[in-house]
Amino acid sequence: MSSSHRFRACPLCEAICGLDFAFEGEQLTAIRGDSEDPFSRGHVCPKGNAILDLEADPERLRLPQRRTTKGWQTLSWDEAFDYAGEQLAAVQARHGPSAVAAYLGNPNVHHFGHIAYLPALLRALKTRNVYSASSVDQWPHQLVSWAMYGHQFLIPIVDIDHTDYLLMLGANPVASNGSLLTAPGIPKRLKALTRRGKLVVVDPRRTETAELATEHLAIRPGGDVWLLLALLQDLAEIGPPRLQAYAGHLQGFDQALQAIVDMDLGNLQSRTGIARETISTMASELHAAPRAAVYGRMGVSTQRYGSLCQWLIQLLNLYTGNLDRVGGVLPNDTVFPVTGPGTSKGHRDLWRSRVRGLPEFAGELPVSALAEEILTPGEGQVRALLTSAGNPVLSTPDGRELDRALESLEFMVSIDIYVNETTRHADLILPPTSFLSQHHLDLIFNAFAVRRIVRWNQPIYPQPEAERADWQIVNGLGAAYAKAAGKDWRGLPAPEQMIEGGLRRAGMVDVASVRSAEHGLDLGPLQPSLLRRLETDSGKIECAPEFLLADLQRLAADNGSMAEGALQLIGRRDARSNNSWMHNAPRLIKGKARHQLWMHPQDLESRGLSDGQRVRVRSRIGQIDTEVQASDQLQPGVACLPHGFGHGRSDVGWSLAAALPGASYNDLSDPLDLDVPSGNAALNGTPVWVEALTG
Ligand SMILES: Nc1nc2c(c(=O)[nH]1)N[C@H]1C(S)=C(S)[C@@H](COP(=O)(O)OP(=O)(O)OC[C@H]3O[C@@H](n4cnc5c(=O)[nH]c(N)nc54)[C@H](O)[C@@H]3O)O[C@H]1N2
Ligand SMILES: Nc1nc2c(c(=O)[nH]1)N[C@H]1C(S)=C(S)[C@@H](COP(=O)(O)OP(=O)(O)OC[C@H]3O[C@@H](n4cnc5c(=O)[nH]c(N)nc54)[C@H](O)[C@@H]3O)O[C@H]1N2
Ligand code: SF4
Ligand SMILES: [Mo]
Repeated sequence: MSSSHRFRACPLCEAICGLDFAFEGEQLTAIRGDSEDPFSRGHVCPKGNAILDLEADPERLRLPQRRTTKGWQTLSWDEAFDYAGEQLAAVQARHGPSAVAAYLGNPNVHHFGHIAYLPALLRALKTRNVYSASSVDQWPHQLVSWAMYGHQFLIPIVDIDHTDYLLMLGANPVASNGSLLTAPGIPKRLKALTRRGKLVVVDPRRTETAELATEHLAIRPGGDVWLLLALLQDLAEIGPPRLQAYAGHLQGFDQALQAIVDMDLGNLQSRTGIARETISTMASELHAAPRAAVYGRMGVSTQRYGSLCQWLIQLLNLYTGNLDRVGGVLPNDTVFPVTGPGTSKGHRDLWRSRVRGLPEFAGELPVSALAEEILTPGEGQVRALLTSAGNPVLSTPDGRELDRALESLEFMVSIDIYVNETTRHADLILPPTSFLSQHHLDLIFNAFAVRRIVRWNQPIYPQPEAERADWQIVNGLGAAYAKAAGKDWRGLPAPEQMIEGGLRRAGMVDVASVRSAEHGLDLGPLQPSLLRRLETDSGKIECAPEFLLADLQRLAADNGSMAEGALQLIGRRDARSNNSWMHNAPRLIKGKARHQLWMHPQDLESRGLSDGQRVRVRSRIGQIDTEVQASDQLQPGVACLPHGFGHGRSDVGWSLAAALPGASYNDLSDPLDLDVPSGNAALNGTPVWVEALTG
């Protein structure tokens, strides 16, 4: 048999590493990092390798499955599309268009056949109930970019390879491989930075990233907003803002600064856990660094003041003259544009959720409101659900309540490759064929990359006759629904044409050379482009958005007090995890268990608990049982639990995952706890009580 190598980017995280797939004949035999990828240069992590497990998993679905009283039954694609189309149209005929809700999970963004096609289906459905994993993740980033720069995806990216000073809050890229920061092989890049300059990590836990940083500051969960305010107040004393480069492009800067300077920062130390002098030193260093960047991720976006944090981070980069500057932070000007004409820049509060009155953002409602929209009777109640590549029962606040809510739906259809904790409730599951047999170009992750890159991923093996690609499923569903609802429907052409068309229209690159570059193309470092790309109505950077200034008042009224005996719960990611869905891969789950609740030894002792013991963890909304592990990476008062465990529920299709110990973080997280401006879930900082599990 002849051996061959084929190349494609990994779709499992934002690093989009180039992978080298080794074949014997048509049999995939090994996966390595592609050393010829000019961007990732051979980097690969355990998950990239686990694609072998995903491809071979006998429990992965390949044909449509309908839930019956006798279990799951396979049906033909045409039967499946017709069934789904008729049911969705029937629910809307009975209860109105918004009675059909949609939830889009994280992997949608990783597949062209999902992200480029789903919007058309959602438009056809005309529902106000669209939800996604974005509202348990990066909504504050998108909201702040929309408010300040006029487009939700005009997000400045850290120029990690050229900066001299990086202040990083609430991110652990050594485990997560970077987020809103596509930089494959990030540990190497961070080590180079610490040799060149300074990396300061602000995180309640001494993470893998903190370990390699120049300095780690253990912040109290949720204290970041105070820290960021203090930094700006200190800068205002150190010296005037460096705004020359932005002359004529700023709106409201003085007003924003005044509002910040007016904030009372009493109790700073108790709110942040960091000494005032330490913060002042950071401000001086930030001011003095030739090229500096402030970056905050998950840990600061999924907290109560996530939007304020992201806004303050933009202002810090602006104040120090590092916004849109080489070695600072700059938006990526991609050759397949996701900003500019014809793209969706965002809007806010055009409608509100029915039960709690939460504002929409960019056409979506906060997923923390989904369960109540299903369970609360009345006009506009959600009665059917479409999910695509998501597992909100494990990944969104009060997953147990959502679990119950899904039981009550009249119809549910899921585009997914597994029967997971969520899709087990579906009446119908439509599984896409392997991504390896599909064309793909990264829309979003190229825009978050620390260099200008493009890669047209070609299929590396043929699509099996009986299977359907993700885009074919979306088109099939759309056509069947439109037929049943008596609406017009024009399916989009295949990805190959869409990619070609998009690159050609933008005209920034020679299409043939992109197509033939099997390892991808590096088009050079980030260059300033923000000022000419602003999409605000004023055409300027809006430094003082009204709704963010208003949120400062909410903050001022928050005394930050904690309930008696409570610990603050935070999350963690492990290099071998991928949210909730890769626990069925033998390569990833082998070795030590990773589900435990970590606590500081002192907190164990004061509760009479010992390392390894089974405990009950309670929050306002629920409880879980799990094991504790002593960890000196945490400060007293903080507990740490990964999300994406708790698979052992009836009827799930992933048996290796189901056999793992561990409970779901989101059986504890609170759907009422939100970053108010965006509606993003405050997953981190949840107050919990831990006690021994007796009996
Ligand atoms: N407590 C807590 N909760 C969190 C987080 C946290 O840090 N702490 N993190 C949050 C974040 S950042 C995110 S992004 C969300 C993720 O939350 P979700 O997106 O809801 O869930 P995932 O676990 O990513 O599940 C993805 C699903 O997509 C399926 N899938 C995989 N590949 C494909 C494909 O190619 N096509 C289709 N159709 N399906 C596919 C998988 O089988 C799986 O069922 O979780 C959030 N929840
Ligand atoms: N191995 C692995 N990689 C992944 C994923 C995965 O599940 N596993 N998921 C992918 C996804 S969807 C995403 S969005 C990215 C996320 O990528 P990152 O943003 O790097 O996410 P985390 O690793 O969760 O890091 C968040 C950090 O915030 C800290 N933190 C918690 N609360 C606070 C707080 O109040 N203040 C501060 N300053 N820090 C706090 C936590 O201790 C944690 O170290 O990772 C992606 N990559
Ligand atoms: S870091 Fe791992 S999961 Fe992420 S793209 Fe690279 S190989 Fe894939
Ligand atoms: Mo995410």
